[in-house]
Amino acid sequence: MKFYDCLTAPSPRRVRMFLAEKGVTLETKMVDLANGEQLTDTFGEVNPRRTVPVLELDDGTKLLDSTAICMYLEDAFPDPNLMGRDPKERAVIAMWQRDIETNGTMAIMECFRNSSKGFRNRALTGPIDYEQIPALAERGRQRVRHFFAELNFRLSRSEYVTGDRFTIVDITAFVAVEFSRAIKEKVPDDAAHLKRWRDAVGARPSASV
Ligand SMILES: N[C@@H](CCC(=O)N[C@@H](CS)C(=O)NCC(=O)O)C(=O)O
Repeated sequence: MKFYDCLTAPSPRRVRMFLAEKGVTLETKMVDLANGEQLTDTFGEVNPRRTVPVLELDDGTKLLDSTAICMYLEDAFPDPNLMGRDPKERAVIAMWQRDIETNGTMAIMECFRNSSKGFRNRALTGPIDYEQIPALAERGRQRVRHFFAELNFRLSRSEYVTGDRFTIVDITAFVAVEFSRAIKEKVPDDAAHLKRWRDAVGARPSASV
């Protein structure tokens, strides 16, 4: 297996954290997103969508999405379980995973890519250039604030996002909350439950990879 990674980007960080929780190290190729390596023809052969992470399997199959990669790794390295032990838990985790990606990760990206100078004309990932839309940046910021409030509420009811144990959804949510720094959006001072959870997840060794 070969893992295509980039240390400055949030999506591959999710896979790195997942691997660290499992205690697994893979052959890794760093992709230099800052200098546009993802836009080269060579990388286009690896991923026509021009994004990382990518997991290339030994038979040449390429997995092009963080959650899909983690699904494969969960099966290959089952301990500790991070994606559900029975049908109900797997469904609850899949539900929250989609929710956090949609309302957290995507909201931050909507703001970041539509406002950052470095992404002028690159408002969406991929081979096609799209112009930034400032109104989307503003809407994204509002969505991030709601995301923090909703996550704080959720964490007032349960220790971790999906229940009483750490799962892949905590990784997804933690990486999103950390990446909100890129749009200078801070966890509100009064979000005590969110802060308690962020400090607990941040203290795990996997949070430092
Ligand atoms: N759905 C994909 C999203 C991947 C993605 O957007 N990756 C970003 C880094 S976080 C990327 O490769 N960006 C390349 C670019 O900005 O051109 C996943 O989670 O794997």
